[in-house]
Amino acid sequence: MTRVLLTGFEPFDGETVNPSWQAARAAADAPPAGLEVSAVELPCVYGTSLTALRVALEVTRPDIVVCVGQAGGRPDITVERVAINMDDARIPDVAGAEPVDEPIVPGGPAAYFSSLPIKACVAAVRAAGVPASVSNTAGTFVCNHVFYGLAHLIATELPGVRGGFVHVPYAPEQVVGKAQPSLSVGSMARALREIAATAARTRTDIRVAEGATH
Ligand code: PCA
Repeated sequence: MTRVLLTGFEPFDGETVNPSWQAARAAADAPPAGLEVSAVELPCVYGTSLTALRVALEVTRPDIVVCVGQAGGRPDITVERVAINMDDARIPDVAGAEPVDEPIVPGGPAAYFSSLPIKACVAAVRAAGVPASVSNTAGTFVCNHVFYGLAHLIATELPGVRGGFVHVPYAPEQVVGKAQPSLSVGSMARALREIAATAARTRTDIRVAEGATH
């Protein structure tokens, strides 16, 4: 049985919920056939988030890792292409840290690509009726930090593991009175199930244009 680890984050930036964790937990509670799916909540803190990820990897020993975070303001599920070796905080993390232009791994590669079939994942999410696209930046906050840390662990210590990162929009309850896009947690969970199942059965990505002009 293919083992999948999904991670979500605790709430941050004054929010009381983080739909990335709600959706990861919901997807693990009702996993796709043939997959064993665990969900772990990570702190929204530079450094500590990667310690928690490392523990989760040791405990669950997954074949596939999909880390998930909230990207408030985005209108759809975004499957991230690339993690960069850069912490540059615009807001403090939950522990109050605000690193500026610091490498995540000193001397590490500038960037890592996702080892998930990102375009096949986007296609599968859309086919399930949920809007999705490829994103070419996971930012420079804790989500990119975890994505880069995961990719570095895979590259240096876990060669059999494949992993990547997915951002989700706000949940409807977070945008009441704010005129911002949102997506139900149920749709997010459906998307995560599709991404897990697609990653489990697909090693080579499909070749379709999903790039951006800016
Ligand atoms: N989103 C933040 C960190 C935690 C989360 O859910 C980000 O996009 O970096």
